[in-house]
Amino acid sequence: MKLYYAPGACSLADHIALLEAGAKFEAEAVDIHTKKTASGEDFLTINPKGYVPALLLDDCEILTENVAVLDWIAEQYPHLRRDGVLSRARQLEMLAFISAELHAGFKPLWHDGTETEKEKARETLAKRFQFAATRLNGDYLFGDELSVADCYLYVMLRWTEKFGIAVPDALLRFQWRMGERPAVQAALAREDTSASHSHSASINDAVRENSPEHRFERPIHDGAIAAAYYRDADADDELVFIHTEVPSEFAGQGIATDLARGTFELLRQSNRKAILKCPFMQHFYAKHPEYRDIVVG
Ligand SMILES: N[C@@H](CCC(=O)N[C@@H](CS)C(=O)NCC(=O)O)C(=O)O
Repeated sequence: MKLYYAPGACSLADHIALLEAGAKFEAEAVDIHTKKTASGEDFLTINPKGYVPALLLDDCEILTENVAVLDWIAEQYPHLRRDGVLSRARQLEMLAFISAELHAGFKPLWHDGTETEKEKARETLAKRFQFAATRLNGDYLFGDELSVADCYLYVMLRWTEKFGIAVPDALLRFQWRMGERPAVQAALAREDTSASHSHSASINDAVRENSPEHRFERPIHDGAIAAAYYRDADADDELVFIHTEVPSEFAGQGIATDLARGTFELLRQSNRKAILKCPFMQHFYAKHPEYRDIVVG
């Protein structure tokens, strides 16, 4: 079995679900712009629709569409599906909601919608995530055990960070819980998404430290920067983060999230730790257990 995926894209849901399932599978990245796979194949010959996920089954059938792929995984690996009255129908109901109402709702934000379309998309998505929060039933959507729908919801929550969409606290806690799961960490590591949710090149490379100004900064455009300001802490290897600033004209583009991520990565590389007094940095960390080794307190 082989999963075709793009880093950080919706196929991350299938990637996590297969790892949670304990399935034996290969994974191959696809460049969704050039339609070439990592090994140089023409992806259109694998999935003529040109998008991920595509799952090559052991009998050489190709399965596409997140709803179908995730439903198939749950059917093969029953610990990822919920039992009980209407169980499969309820799971499909949730998968369809995530696909049609959340996933598709991001289109204007990913694909150059007008400012009005983007604003409308943010508003609609915020309402839909509020609804999704009401569907949590314990730690996960269908109780205290994970299902494939949780994997898909998790990926959508990662995208809300990129586009500055506020979500209820219950979903932040859910995102943190998901982030603590070894399968999620393994999928993220393999897809190397630590850099960005953008399905493309690393943005962390753009974050740098400006020690004289006591800040980490991420250049944006024409000299504009986003910055995470700090002061020294009592311990030499600790910094206290006090304020994060993104010029208002660049708000809602996930720049602060990239900055926070890049800052944590640079701290990790230089064996330093962060004390978070800045509300934005605290908010970012509340969803990212992968930085637990860097944050003090
Ligand atoms: N209807 C498809 C949509 C999948 C989809 O939107 N995939 C995106 C990545 S998240 C993609 O590969 N886009 C590239 C393209 O459409 O050319 C599904 O639900 O699986």
